[in-house]
Amino acid sequence: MTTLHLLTLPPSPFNTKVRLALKYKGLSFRSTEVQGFDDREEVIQASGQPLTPVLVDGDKVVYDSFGIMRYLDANFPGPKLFSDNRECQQKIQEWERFGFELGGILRLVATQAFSQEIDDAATAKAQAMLDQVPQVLEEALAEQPYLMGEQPNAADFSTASFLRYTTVEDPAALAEGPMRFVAERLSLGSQFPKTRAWVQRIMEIDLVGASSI
Ligand SMILES: N[C@@H](CCC(=O)N[C@@H](CS)C(=O)NCC(=O)O)C(=O)O
Repeated sequence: MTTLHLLTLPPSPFNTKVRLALKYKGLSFRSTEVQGFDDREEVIQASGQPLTPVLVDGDKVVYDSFGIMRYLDANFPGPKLFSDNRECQQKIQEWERFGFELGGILRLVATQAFSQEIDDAATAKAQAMLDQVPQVLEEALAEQPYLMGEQPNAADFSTASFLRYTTVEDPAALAEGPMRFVAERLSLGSQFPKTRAWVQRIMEIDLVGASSI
């Protein structure tokens, strides 16, 4: 079997999502890390578009994080990321959309790091949203460890990745960059204890499992 090859910007939530899926399924892969937005030649050459993540599987190339998760689930063994049940499929899609909503909150702050223009009002707005929006996660996690039951699936990876930097205990320990900038300014509050614990639980998958060469 060909080694899977991930073209990736590792700190990005979209990329984290796919890395979690690969590791959860126990698939080995090698990574080529792009350095920011100006280093996209290999990504464009491989996939015809500039966004990461991109998965190269021999002569097959897949992009878009949700598309990659589907590809992995359809073509490789390991625990399932999706379900055959249509209600569950619908639910996973809804959580995916919710992940975009969380991404929008992060973007209010991350764009300041990219533009180098500090906007305290935007940061305050983002924190105010972060104090409300995750309530649905807290409710979903009230009686079960993962969003859709006893095991994680694509729903968890599509959402927890976006909250990762809002639960960092010591942002100063992170590498300099937009995600550290976010971690220093946004915090998932203590009113969401189950959500905080779930993010940590999901992110532990990133520490173990298949090796990223
Ligand atoms: N829908 C895509 C979005 C991917 C995406 O936005 N990737 C970002 C990484 S944070 C990127 O490559 N941005 C580069 C750019 O905007 O030029 C997915 O789910 O993979």
